[in-house]
Amino acid sequence: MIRRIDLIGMPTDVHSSFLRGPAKAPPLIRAALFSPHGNAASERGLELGAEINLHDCGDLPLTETSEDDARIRDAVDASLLVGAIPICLGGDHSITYPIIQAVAGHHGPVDILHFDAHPDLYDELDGDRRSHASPFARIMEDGLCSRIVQIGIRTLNKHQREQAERFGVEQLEMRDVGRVSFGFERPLYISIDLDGFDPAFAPGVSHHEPGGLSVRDVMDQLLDLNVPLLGADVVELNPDRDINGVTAVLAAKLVKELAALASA
Ligand SMILES: [Mn+2]
Repeated sequence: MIRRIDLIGMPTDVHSSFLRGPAKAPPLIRAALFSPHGNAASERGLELGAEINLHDCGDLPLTETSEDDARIRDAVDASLLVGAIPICLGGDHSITYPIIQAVAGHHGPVDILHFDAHPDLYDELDGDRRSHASPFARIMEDGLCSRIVQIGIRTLNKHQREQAERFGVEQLEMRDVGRVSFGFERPLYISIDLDGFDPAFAPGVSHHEPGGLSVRDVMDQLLDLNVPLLGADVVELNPDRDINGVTAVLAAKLVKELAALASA
């Protein structure tokens, strides 16, 4: 039986720290994914509508209040309960915390592969402990993660270095990027902040951080994986900063590749 992949939009900017924008992203990623400009084939070899059963759940009715966390948890929980694999479209990166709460509720502490310019380990940012710069501090504190590898990191300050040490976070900083295999062996959750890419590849993000990953760098890592996917998110697309929709198209490609990994 082909596994159902649930595409769940989570339009929120409630914990964005600099610019708003990602709340507008899910419909644009969806439009790019289903646009006739491309085709249904993933690089992994599986095709949408053939070996990949992608079910569009639409966008959650988020209100940017404290009630949203429960809405996100419930939606992911419902997806997992029917045996589907949730792929979530941000929204800012704060959504990853309630998503992982739900995933870990089903599977126990999970291994996480995290692409980002930023480690998102701040204890708090601007007084906000739920900031989009803090989800992985909350996830680690709650014991929801058994192993985390962060790739693309190029903004480590003293506090976040200390947080990484404290939580035992493995990091591949941009200065060390090459062909590295992390040897994941357990089922995996993948979180992709689009600002992990170099702004040349992904201009449509709020926090431009030059010197980042190429699309090929990330594809090499994704195609290296041979473990079950528990769930995934693609976050921080800011359509106001995008150029000719290229970042939305990249986000759509990532959704397709994640769905292919989940279906493999
Ligand atoms: Mn980031």
